[in-house]
Amino acid sequence: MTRRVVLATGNRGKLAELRAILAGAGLEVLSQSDFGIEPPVEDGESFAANALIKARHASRLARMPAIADDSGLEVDALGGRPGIHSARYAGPGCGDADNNAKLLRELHGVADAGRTARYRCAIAWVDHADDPSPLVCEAAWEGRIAWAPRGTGGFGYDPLFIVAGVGLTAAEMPAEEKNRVSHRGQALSALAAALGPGCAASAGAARRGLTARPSRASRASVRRSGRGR
Ligand code: ITT
Repeated sequence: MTRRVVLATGNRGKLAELRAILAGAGLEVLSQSDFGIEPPVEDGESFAANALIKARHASRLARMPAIADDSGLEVDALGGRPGIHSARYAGPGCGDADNNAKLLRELHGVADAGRTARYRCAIAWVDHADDPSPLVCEAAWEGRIAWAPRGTGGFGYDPLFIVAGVGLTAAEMPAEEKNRVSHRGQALSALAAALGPGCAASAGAARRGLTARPSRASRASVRRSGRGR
């Protein structure tokens, strides 16, 4: 049986990637905009906490299981900023170009060796808004910050994110390749593995046998959240 799930994001770049990665997972994927759902206030202190806030909010309003992604860029030379504030790094109302310009300004004069960074992603799945044991999968994708934007693919900081061991920016990679290896791709693979074949299994049943276990991706992790948000 195909399960219906609402994707709790208002970010079109993310939505396209999440849909592409989930294609063939045995889920009927709807968007929160299909239900006219406005985003909640993201006042969590971690990617996982914010992903859960978004998933519960969308699930409550759409009355079905929800998947949410909270993600961002951590830059070592900036003490991990912009981190959970990546979307609005340059201020309210600013877009990707403003965020990228601010990042380049802040890294002015920082040599290559100091420009290391990583994308982080937490994906939350809830069966219903008050699900006491949601699934949360987290992953990271290592790289460093370029000196100028390169490439036209992806979204957000992708033109400035040089993928470790590849040398291309994420915006220069083919979309399928980014989706296969990215923080989001890794976290979603871990979620799919935790949910079971075709993702169509009951998440509750999947959880009963679930202990924290590594996914196929080296830096992804899956865990049962305790009660809470
Ligand atoms: P939703 O909350 O509606 O999902 P958002 O854009 O506000 O959309 P986040 O709070 O999770 O989402 O912020 C994520 C930001 O991190 C995103 O806006 C980008 O600036 C950056 N980001 C995350 N993943 C990225 C990726 O794969 N490529 C480029 N930038 C990314």
